Amino acid sequence: MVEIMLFNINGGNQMKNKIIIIIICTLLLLPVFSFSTIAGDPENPEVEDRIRDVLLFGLFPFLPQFNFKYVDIISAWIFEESDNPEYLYMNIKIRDLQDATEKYDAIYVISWAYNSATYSASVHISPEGATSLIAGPTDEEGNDYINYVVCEGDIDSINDIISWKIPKDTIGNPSIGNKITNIVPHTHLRYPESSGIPMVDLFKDLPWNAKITKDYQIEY
Ligand SMILES: [Ca+2]
Ligand SMILES: [Ca+2]
Repeated sequence: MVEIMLFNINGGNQMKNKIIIIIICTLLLLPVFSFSTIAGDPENPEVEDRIRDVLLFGLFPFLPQFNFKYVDIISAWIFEESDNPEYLYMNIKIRDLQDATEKYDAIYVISWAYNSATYSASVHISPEGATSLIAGPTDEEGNDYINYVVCEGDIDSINDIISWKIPKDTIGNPSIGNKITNIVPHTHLRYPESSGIPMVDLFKDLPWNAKITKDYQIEY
């Protein structure tokens, strides 16, 4: 507006029209450009879950959810770095991630499919703190790793994000244009193994009620 008024004062009507056209074109193009350049980031996640939806035994809704914010998934996304193309980064955002739990063993998992095989990345956080971050191919049910690697990554309880930096050659070597599908973040709460109590999932957050689920296309 400031620019348009400036040219109006100078009597440049043609210039004014040009400026208006440029501004309109810029406004029209802006959403298109931003949409195509921000795939796979926290603002445009591959999975957007609902909150306050942790389930008892993975089946029953309950309230209040205040004590279960540390296993309540908000979203999950994948990204790559052009100067680090041999890695795929898997990320889960939690409502209130803790470095250690008070009582339970919390299991954070992101599973996906690529080229007819299934993969997971996971970490346990218990009263003793976090285990290593691991990732690898899983059996058909997705319950057990066929093999796995310990990977780099981050458990960031300030920003409530768990990140796995996974070497692509340990997860089927997806290459440019390939699609990562069936992206499924999930959390599980159990009594720790040391408790001697049977290790069944008492609470879970599952993505079947997610607002958004989409595939990820390999960029590099
Ligand atoms: Ca959730
Ligand atoms: Ca959910």
